[in-house]
Amino acid sequence: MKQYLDMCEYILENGEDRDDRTGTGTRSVFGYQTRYNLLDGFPLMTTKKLFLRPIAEELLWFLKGDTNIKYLVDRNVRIWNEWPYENYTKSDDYQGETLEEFVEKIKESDEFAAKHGELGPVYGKQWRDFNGEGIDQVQRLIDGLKNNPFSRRHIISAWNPAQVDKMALPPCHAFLQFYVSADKKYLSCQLYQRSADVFLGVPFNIASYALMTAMIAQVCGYEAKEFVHTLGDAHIYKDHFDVVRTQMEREPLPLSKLVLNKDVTSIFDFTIDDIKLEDYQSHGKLVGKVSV
Ligand code: THF
Repeated sequence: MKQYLDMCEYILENGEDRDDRTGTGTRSVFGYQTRYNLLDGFPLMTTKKLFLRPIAEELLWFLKGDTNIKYLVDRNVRIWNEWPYENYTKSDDYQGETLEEFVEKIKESDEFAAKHGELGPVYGKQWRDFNGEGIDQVQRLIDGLKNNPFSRRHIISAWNPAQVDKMALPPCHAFLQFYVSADKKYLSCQLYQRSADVFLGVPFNIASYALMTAMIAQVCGYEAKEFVHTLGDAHIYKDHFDVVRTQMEREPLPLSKLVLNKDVTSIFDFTIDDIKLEDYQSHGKLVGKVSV
């Protein structure tokens, strides 16, 4: 995925250095677009080692409409733990637990998880029950793609101005649009991402929406064609500069292949066992800290 490495280079060379909410500091550009042809293979980064499982579990969690980290924690997916932990350390119940101890409590106690594992009305809630008003954007999207393929309104919005203040973190990947080709064979997806942590988050986001596009294509009778990724504030955190430069020296490898269980006909019926990756080759893992 040369496009991704080109973007990293572009940001490092042309970005402006800025302070940010997390206090880490970033180099950032405003507005950048990359395109991934899904017919060439599955766009899971090859210049560092990633696992599809946490990405797929997160997507299944969104699709369920779930907003509590317990589902992820129970499956050993760690990526959302920092945010509820941060809130917990500010609550009256906090007894000096470490992040690991906090996660253990989420795993052990449904009651604790219900109280302290909630992220507010984030992605899953807005997708399946927008604004708490019963609007199932995913179901509407599927119906629209099947019944009115050339519509220009195949949209899912996670951005809800009425509830953004109640979310642990306002959605970064905020607005999605789908597009069916004139011959009704192919489905493409474009994501508008308002804020993009290019080293840590973006590789996850690309794989996640490429996977979602493939799943939706299957249940609507199309083939997944292109993922267009449009970024707002595209930034590299200062403490990721070195590791990004290491990644930029690596040669991209042939892409892997996504294999979905063909028997699944509803978007809500996929389980983790229906999602497989074949022939994934990658360079070694690269580690970076997540800014909260
Ligand atoms: N906040 C920040 N600062 N960056 C983000 O990418 C981000 N997200 C989500 C919400 N807030 C964010 C959370 N998504 C990792 C990946 C995605 C995340 C958060 C963290 C991460 O640490 N990945 C590691 C290891 C993952 C693992 O445990 O398997 C990696 O090496 O990729 C953007 O959506």
